[in-house]
Amino acid sequence: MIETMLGDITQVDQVDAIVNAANHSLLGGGGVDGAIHRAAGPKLLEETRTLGGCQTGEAKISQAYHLPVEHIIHTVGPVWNGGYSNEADLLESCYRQSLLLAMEHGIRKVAFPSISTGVYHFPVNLAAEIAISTVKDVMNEHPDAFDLIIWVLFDSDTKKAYDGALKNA
Ligand code: AR6
Repeated sequence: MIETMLGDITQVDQVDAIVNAANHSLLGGGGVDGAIHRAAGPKLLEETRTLGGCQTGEAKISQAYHLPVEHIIHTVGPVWNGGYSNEADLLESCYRQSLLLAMEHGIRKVAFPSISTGVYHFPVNLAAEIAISTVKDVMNEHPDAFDLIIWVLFDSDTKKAYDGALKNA
C-alpha cells in the first residue's frame, strides 16, 4: 500500500523505519535531518559517527532511540544542479537503496520524507514523480516485501505534488 500524509516524520509511529534525508557526514544538519536527530536524542549521533558517512544515492541504517519506530534509514539525496549532474538517477537510487536495505532487515513498513526538495532544491514535481515510480517498481519486483510505504510531507504544496504523482503513476 502506498500513501501520503501531511505531518512531521518524527511523530510517525505506524511504520518500522523512517527515512532521513541526510548529508554525506551522517552527523546531522538542518531540515528533516535536524528534526530526526533532535527527536532521537544524542545516542543517534554516537551511532552515526561509526557508520563511515554515506555517498549520494546510497543508504545506511541505524537504531531510532527515542523515536517511536525501530530504525532510521539514512540516505543522501542529490543537490539539484539544473538537472545536469545525474540528479534523477541519484534520487531514484536513494529510494531503491533505502528499500533494499529495509528488506535486508525485514522492515515491511517505511515512511519517507520528500528527499532533496528542501535545502537541496530538487524540483518537487519531478522529485515526486521519481519517488513514486521508483517505489512502485521496487514493490512490483518484490511483491511480498512491504506492507506500507508512506510519504510524510511537511507542507500542503509538497503533499499535492506527491498526490498528483500517485494519481498519474
Ligand atoms: N518531517 C517531515 N518532513 C520534513 C520535516 C519533518 N520533521 N522537516 C522538514 N521536512 P530537507 P534535503 C521536509 O531540507 O533537501 C539537511 O541539512 C522539508 O520541508 O530536510 O534532502 C541535511 O543535513 C522538505 O519538504 O532535505 C542535508 O544537508 C523535505 O523535508 C540537507 O538538509 C526535505 O527537506 C538535505 O536536503
